[in-house]
Amino acid sequence: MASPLPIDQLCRALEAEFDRDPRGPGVPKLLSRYQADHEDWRSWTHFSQERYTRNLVARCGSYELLLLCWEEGQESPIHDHADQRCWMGVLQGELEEVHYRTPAAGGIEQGRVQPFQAGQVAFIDDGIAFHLIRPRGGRAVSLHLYSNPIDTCRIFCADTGRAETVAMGYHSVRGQLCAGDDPAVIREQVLAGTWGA
Ligand code: CSS
Ligand code: FE2
Repeated sequence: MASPLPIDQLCRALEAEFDRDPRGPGVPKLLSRYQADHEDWRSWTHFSQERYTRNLVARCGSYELLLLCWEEGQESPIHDHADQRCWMGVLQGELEEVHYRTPAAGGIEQGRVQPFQAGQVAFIDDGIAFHLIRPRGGRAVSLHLYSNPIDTCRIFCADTGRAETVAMGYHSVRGQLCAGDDPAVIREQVLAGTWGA
């Protein structure tokens, strides 16, 4: 039998880590080791001129792992993480993270701006801030880990802070394009192990 891909080995290690401790204290080390040592993620990247792409690697009860591909000039909306934890490891290029908060009095305030280079791992949850992500100086690719998995998030108007809940979809699954397919069906099949069968 072919040996498992390094990215699948990473997934097994992440599952074991979340079983051991749902807060995932060992996650940054697992991600940064993978980022330093492996390139197999490259064959699953897809870029689009329309928007940054969300490419599913794995999803189980405790987490979801995605590859995000960013063209120069693209950016995420300002968003939350649905009360879950989010780790972001930069695989290629450089990403800029801008923090935001919504004061009780209303509106939205920008906080710190921080660049992350290839090899680095960022962490955020809703207690820390909401954020926006964009590439700096060309294309970028990042690994995003959500625990637990998230299906929707809130996005915030940059002028008023008004929030709207949006559904998250996928551009591909394990390299295979699926843009336009119902994300709920994809999730069911991935969880059941029948996706692409
Ligand atoms: N949360 C965004 C990316 S920035 S962490 C997403 O999953 O599309
Ligand atoms: Fe995010």
